[in-house]
Amino acid sequence: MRNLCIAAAAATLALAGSAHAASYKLGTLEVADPWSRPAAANGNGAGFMTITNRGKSTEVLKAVETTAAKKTEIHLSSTAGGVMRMARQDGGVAIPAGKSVSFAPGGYHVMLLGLGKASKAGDKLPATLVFASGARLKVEFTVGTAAPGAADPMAGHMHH
Ligand SMILES: [Cu+2]
Repeated sequence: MRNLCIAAAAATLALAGSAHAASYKLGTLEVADPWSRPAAANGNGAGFMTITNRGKSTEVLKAVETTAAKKTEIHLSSTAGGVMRMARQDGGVAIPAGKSVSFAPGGYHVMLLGLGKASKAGDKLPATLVFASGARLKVEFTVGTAAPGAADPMAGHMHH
């Protein structure tokens, strides 16, 4: 009956974490609404979320582990003169005590390099956020249909 128990637990999680309302907590850390965009197999995806630190000292997100992609990097996008660049954040991203940091299109994101399979709307990409403090928080990036409320910063610069 072990399999049945696991299935029941998974179903409960799915109900609790309906699309775009998911929240994951570990101690004083909270990750709200992890999401991603549809992407092709072997392509690259990006994960977005909001991390809140209700603790008394800075937390640093230093790595993200996932079985969904070959490798991950933490990036910061910026646009200068209409050109978007992404810079790898080798030192991680600091979440100061009492503050929230948003990972969103045009800013911080978790780069998912080499997706094992195509991701489509409704899929969930499991990942573990690893903090410098040693905290490890499991989340799922829910794949949305498109970019909710945020235009692709590259959309106006596409030429074929
Ligand atoms: Cu990137």
